[in-house]
Amino acid sequence: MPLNMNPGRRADFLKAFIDLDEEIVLPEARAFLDEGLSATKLLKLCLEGLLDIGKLYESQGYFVAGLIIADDMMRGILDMISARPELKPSDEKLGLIVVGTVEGDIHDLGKSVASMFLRAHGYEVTDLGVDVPPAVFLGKALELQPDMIGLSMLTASCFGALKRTVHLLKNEIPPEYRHPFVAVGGGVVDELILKSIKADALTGDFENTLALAGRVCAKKRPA
Ligand code: B12
Repeated sequence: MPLNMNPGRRADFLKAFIDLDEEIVLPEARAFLDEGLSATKLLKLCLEGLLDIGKLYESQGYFVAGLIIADDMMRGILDMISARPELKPSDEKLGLIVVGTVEGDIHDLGKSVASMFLRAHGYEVTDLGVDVPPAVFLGKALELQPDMIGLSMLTASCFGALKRTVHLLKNEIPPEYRHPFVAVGGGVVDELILKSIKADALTGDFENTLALAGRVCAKKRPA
């Protein structure tokens, strides 16, 4: 039976998350899941907490150590979530998607969450990791000929790498190869950036990513 968190417990969890109190957060996350809360609802709550932690970092309430602890806490939660039956990789092959974080950027939580949901919903995902040079994305596009490539960028100073990667993917794939749909995700990427780098779409959050993959792969591999 799906659980809707009572507001007090939700607020306490969020506060402990923002306070980086792993000793409360991890057992409580496990309890929520055991009591029937969906992985999606738990993740959305954690993403809300991460945004607040980011704001605290910006206002110097936290320093880099705070971001590192947030990362560790999220890894614990992703380990729990990935073991859930609804997030086990599916055997379907609805399409092939290559993902990676652009050169210079080491944030990977967003890409990993999106990949987990894509795999569970029948997409094959090849994850190139973080700090991926533009030429590596191009090489994989030629080797694997995926339906879609998802690029992640959270650090604004990596904009140049994002732009170079999209430029290569849009201009250096010979006509006889499959031309992948190029989607870009990550906190700082918005419509203005999308227009400037001439990629095909924003990924949006992990739920929008699924809808986007559905549209792209249905078009690229007609029945
Ligand atoms: C945790 C964290 C870290 C962790 C990263 C953990 C990890 N393994 O990813 C660590 C400690 C490593 C880190 C490091 C740094 N960080 Co940091 N970090 C964060 C924080 C708090 C959360 C990021 C996160 O995981 N968000 C949650 C995910 C799920 O959200 P998301 O990435 O947007 O992803 C969703 C969608 O966008 C989409 N998506 C995203 N990518 C992709 C890709 C694909 C293929 C698809 C399909 C979908 C998709 O799906 C996701 C799920 O819904 C953010 C704050 C924030 N506002 O996000 C700062 C933040 C991103 N970091 C920031 C900074 C400045 C840094 C550092 C430069 C700090 C430093 N001085 O060293 C370094 C970066 C070093 C580098 N070279 O990259 C700034 C960036 C500012 C900017 N605009 O440039 C932020 C915004 C904090 C802030 N408000 O100032 N960070």
